[in-house]
Amino acid sequence: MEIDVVTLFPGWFDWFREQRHVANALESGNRLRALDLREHTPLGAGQVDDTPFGGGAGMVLRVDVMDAALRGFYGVDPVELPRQRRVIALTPGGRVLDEQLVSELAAEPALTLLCGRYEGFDERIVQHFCSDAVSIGRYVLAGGELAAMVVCDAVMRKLPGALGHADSAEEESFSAALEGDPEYPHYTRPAEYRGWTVPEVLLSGHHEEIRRWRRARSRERGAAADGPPLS
Ligand code: 6GU
Repeated sequence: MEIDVVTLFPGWFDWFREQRHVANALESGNRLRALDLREHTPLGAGQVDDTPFGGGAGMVLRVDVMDAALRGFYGVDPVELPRQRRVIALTPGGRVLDEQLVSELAAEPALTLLCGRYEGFDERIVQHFCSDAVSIGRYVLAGGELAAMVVCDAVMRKLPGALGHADSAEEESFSAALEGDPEYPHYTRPAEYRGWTVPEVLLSGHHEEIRRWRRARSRERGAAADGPPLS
């Protein structure tokens, strides 16, 4: 898979690229590029943003700047781009990222993630150049870069070779194997620490009982996270 991040801070991704599972994914032939939004700006002094029409606080990323950037990187009119690859605007008002969306994105051959800054994107960027708008939760970050890293982290760990153990992405939180529930609690040695013991069943060697116990704990956590059941 090929992931491009368009950002005003490409240097932030140098550290990210070195993290183990990201490095593994890149060594297995995947690509992650951080592209500088300023590189192709048609405006003077590296300008990329402007004040919002209608007034209000903050600055807005200009549509002509994003047009020039995407055209410069891909050599096509960016209105064509969403037909070639998933182009995602990272913005707090977008579709909230969950495991379903992560799996969907991990199945794509190529992604482009656009990082907003300031008050965000001129809406015409989202309308005409993007296939999706994605948020990582209902709170506001200063920019889309950390959100892009969250998306990349979640997507790249699903790629073959990113995790050390082939099963570790199979029966994990929110997977089909757990029917969308969070993962069950884990324990390891020592079996007793400061008087805190490990559930007996896990030491029993009864695989079917262990499986049932884990499934039940997983369901409890799912129900707790969803709030009280509707009656
Ligand atoms: Cl994708 N961007 C920003 N700026 N803030 C966010 C976000 C994205 N997701 C949650 N908060």
